[in-house]
Order: sequence, then C-alpha cells, then structure tokens
Amino acid sequence: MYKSVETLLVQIPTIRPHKMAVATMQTQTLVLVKITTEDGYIGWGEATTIGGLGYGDESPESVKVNIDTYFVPLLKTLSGLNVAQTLQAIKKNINGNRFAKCAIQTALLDIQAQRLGLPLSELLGGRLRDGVPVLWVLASGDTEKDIAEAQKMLAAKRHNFFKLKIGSRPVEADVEHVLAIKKALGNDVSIRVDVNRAWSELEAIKGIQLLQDGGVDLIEQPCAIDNIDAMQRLTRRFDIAIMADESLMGPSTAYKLARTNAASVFAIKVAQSGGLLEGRDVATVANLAGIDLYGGTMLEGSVGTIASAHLFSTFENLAYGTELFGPLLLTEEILKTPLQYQNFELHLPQGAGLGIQLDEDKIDNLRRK
Ligand code: MUC
Ligand code: MG
Repeated sequence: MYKSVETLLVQIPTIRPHKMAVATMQTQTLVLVKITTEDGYIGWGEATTIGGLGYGDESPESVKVNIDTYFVPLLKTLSGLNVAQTLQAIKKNINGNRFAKCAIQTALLDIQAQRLGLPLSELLGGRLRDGVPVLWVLASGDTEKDIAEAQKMLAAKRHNFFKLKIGSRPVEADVEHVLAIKKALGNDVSIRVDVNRAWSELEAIKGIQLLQDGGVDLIEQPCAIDNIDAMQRLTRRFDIAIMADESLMGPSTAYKLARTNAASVFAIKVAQSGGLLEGRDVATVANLAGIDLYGGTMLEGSVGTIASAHLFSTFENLAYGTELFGPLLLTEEILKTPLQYQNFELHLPQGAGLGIQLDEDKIDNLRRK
C-alpha cells in the first residue's frame, strides 16, 4: 500500500534574525514527510521544530532518524489497515515522537481526504470559516525596527495584531520595549507577549503586573514548562490572559492544565499535540474547561501551516486568533502557488486534502543531501 515514505530536511534562511529567549533563528529547517501509495496518491506532513534542540526535545535530525528507522518499517507491515487502525498501531508500537507522529498522521489524512475528494478540514469535523486571523511576531530585538515592521504589516492589511518575543533582557527593559511598541501602535492594536518560559515566578509577578497595567492583552508561557503550580498562581492572581504554550504537549497535559486552572488560554500546536486529531482533543478539553483557544505554530513551512489552518478552521472558539505566519518568515517559497494571506487572514484552499501543490524541484534544491 505504501510505496515510499521519505523525510526531507529543507533548510531555508529567515527574512531577518528571529530572536526568542530560547534561541535566535537565522534559518529554519523544515522537516517534510512525503508518503506515496502504490495506487498513486501523495500525502505530505510536517514535523518542524525550532532552534535544533533549543526549544523542545526533538530535533530535525532525530525526527528523521526515528522515522527512517522505526516508522517506515512499521508502516510497511500495516498495509490493508485503514487510517485509524494505522494510527492505533503506530501509537501502540512507538512511544513519544509527537512531531514524527503528527507528520505521518497529516500525510495519511491528506491522502485519505484526496481519496474522498474533500478538503482536509472536512475530515476533522468540518470547516466553520474559510480563513483564520493571523498575527505577526515582532522579534527583531530592536524597538524601533519592530514598530516600523508592525506599521508596514498594518498598512499592507497583512496583520493587525502582534506578539512580542521577550525574556532575554531584564524584566524592566523588556517591559519598556513592549510598552513603547504598544504606545506607538495605539489602543486598538492587540499586543501579546511570549516569554518562552524565561521568568522565575517573582519576575513574572513583577513583569505581568506592569504589562497588564500597560494594556497588554496576553502573557504566553511566563515560567518553566514543568512549573504548573506557578502558572496556576499567576492565572489566579492576574486578570490578564495567561496562555500555556510549551507546557501543553497534547491531550493529557491539556487535561492536567485544565484540572489545575493553570492557564486561561491554550496555544494549540498540532506537532506539540502529536497530531491533528490530538490537537482537536486538546481543543475539546479546553472547551469543556472554559479555556480560550489560540492557534499556535512551531514556525512550520507551508505544509504544517496549512494543515494547522485546516484544523483551526473547525474550532468554534478561536478567541485569540492564530499565529500561522511561518511561511512568511522564510526567504524561499516551496509551493507552486503560495498560501494566501489577505485582509489579516490566512485563507484556506478549496481543493481536496491539504489543497496545496509542492514545488518538488525547488525542495530538491534546498534539501540537505
Ligand atoms: C513559540 O513559542 O510560540 C511561535 C511563533 C514564534 O515566533 O515563535 C514560535 C514559538
Ligand atoms: Mg510560545
């Protein structure tokens, strides 16, 4: 049934350095998975992560080795099973590896949706909207450059809300940077910050108070991944939205965070969740617990970005929008027709499956040999 499963590492420079508390990115290594079936279907998935091992516990190289060594031989033994049975067998035989699982699942669902002649979103519960709002992340590290970048995005009608990456400078310096941008852009423009777990609880108390008073709308992952107790205390203490990002690693952590009231918003990322279907489960937990949703990114390229958009288009509650801007941070296009960003939204394609066409010659030139 599966003729081949290939994992490609595609290295693309970013349009400018992207500075985060955990890493500064000058390039992104896309991890693309291509599944070809005996009867001629091709499905794509993506397992991209950020900053090598700087962000999480899976690297592009480890994802590729694990797919080639464990997933591919297993898949070869599973012909004849449907997608659900295939995913069940993968879950039973392979621990962890959420990113690889997500990429394989996405490719299998892409193929299944193509067989049925439906957009992927229809397999995930059904599209409620044809576009999702997308913010832009200001992460040049320079206040004036960030303001100019935001003004350019507003004028081009590409993004009208922004996230700022902070946590690498002292709290006061970061707050000054954020509030200068907030003041320059005006009250109507929503500003959020992502601390990428850089603060101690005491630093968080100081920083969040100042940012809340300054009109910032949301604080993302202020403290360490495992410090759920601090996240719980901060969520209780402040009125401002506190969002879990790195702490959220799929349905079971979603349940734990919800049970302990350790966040008021979840940043759902399909790869961190272990797949599109698991991302949907995270959304269900959030809905049951009264937690708002935000569509997150691992700064994927077009494949992971549009797969995520298919899922997020099915969410009734997407109160904080999305950050599906990954392809716009890259200097090279890997699709024959680029994703459509217009009027502050990413538009979903109407075609079957993911609804995109990859430029395989371009990918072949860019990929690590
Ligand atoms: C993160 O922690 O949110 C998403 C957008 C961005 O700029 O960085 C990533 C990771
Ligand atoms: Mg984050």
